[in-house]
Amino acid sequence: MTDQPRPEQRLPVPRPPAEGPVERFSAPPSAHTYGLSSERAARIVRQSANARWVGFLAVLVVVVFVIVYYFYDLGFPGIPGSSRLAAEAAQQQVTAISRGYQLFEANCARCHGAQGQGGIGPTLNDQAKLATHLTPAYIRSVLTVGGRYVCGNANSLMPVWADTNGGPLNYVQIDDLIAWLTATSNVSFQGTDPTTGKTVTIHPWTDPTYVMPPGATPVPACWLDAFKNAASPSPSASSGTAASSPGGGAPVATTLQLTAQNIAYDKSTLEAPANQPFDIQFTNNDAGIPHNVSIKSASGAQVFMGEIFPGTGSRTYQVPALPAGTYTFVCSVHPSMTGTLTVK
Ligand code: HEC
Ligand SMILES: [Cu+2]
Repeated sequence: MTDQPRPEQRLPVPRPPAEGPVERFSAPPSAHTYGLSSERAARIVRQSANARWVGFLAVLVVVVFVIVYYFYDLGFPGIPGSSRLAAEAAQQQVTAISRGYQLFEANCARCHGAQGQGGIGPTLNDQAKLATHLTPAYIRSVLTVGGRYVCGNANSLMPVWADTNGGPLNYVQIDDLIAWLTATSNVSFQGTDPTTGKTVTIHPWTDPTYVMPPGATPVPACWLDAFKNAASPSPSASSGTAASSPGGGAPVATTLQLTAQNIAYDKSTLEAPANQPFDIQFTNNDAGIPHNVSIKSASGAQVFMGEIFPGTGSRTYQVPALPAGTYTFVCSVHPSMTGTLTVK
C-alpha cells in the first residue's frame, strides 16, 4: 500500500492508445476538415472588411471623445477661461470664501473685529501678519488647539473651534474660514451678512502684492511680543512700577484711577490737567490677561504707552505733560478697550 503513489502523483492519466476516430464524435467527417471552401473563405473576407470598419469607427469615436473631453475639462488652448475644472474650482473657492466670511462674522468678529482689526483678540488683517504668519496650516492649528497654541497661555480666551478637538466647527467650516482669512483683496465677493441676512460685497484682507519691507521686524510667533517692541521706541513711554515722581520727588497733583476687568475699562472718560504730568494708577483684575493704558492724540499718534502686564496687579503710570485737547486712552493689546481722555 505504501509504494502506491498518491492520486495527484499519478498524473498525467495514461491515455488509451489512439486507434482511428474515437466513437463519441457523431458529426460527419466533413465537419472535421481544416480547410475552407473557396465560397466560405470569400464570405469571411467580406465580413471582416465590414467588421474592420465598425471597429475603426468605434475606436475613432472613443479617440475623438477623449481628446475633446480632455480639452473641455482642462481648457482649449488659446481660449482663456474655457476650462471646466478651473471654473468649477473657482466657483467652489467663491462659495468657500463667502461661507467663511459668514462664519467669521458670526463666531470670530466679536473678538477679532468685523474687519479683523482686532479687539479682545489680536489683529488679523495686518498685511505683514497675513503675508508671513497666518498661513493655512497655522490657522488650522490655532483653530484646532485653541488660543493656547499662539502664546502657550492655557487660560487663553480663544476656545477650541475644531470639532475634532471638542469645538463647534466641522472640518468644512474650518476650511471655509481658512479660505476667507487667506483670500486676496484683488477680488471682491458676494457674502451674506449674518445679522441682516442681506447680500453684501465682501472684501478680503490679503494684498497679494504686499512684500515685507526689508529690515522690517518679523511678525513674532506670539502676538504679545509685538507690543514689547512697540514699548521701547515710543517717544515718551515712561512705564514703571515705582511711585517716584519725575522732577525729583515733587508729587504730581493728579492721580487718575482706572481698572480693567472682563476686558473692559471701568471708565469711559478720564480728565487730566493740561501741561502738567499726571499719574494713572491702573489696576488689572483680569487674571492672566495682559492689559495696559496707552494714550493717543486726536490724530491717532501714540503719545504715551504704559507697560503691558498680566493681571492681577496694578501699576502707576507716569504720564508726561500733555497739551490741552481730546485724547483716547486704549489698551494696546485689546483695541476694543478704549475711552476718552480730556486734557484741559
Ligand atoms: C473670545 C474671543 C475670541 C473669539 C470668539 C475668537 N478668537 Fe481668535 N483669538 C483670541 C485671542 C485672545 C487670541 C490670542 C491667543 C492668546 O494669546 O491667548 C486669538 C488668536 C487667534 C489667531 C492667531 C492670531 C495670531 O496673531 O497668531 C487666529 C488665526 C484666530 N484667533 C482666529 C480666530 C477665528 C477664525 C475665530 C472664529 C472661529 C476666532 N479666532 C474666534 C480670541 C478670540
Ligand atoms: Cu487689554
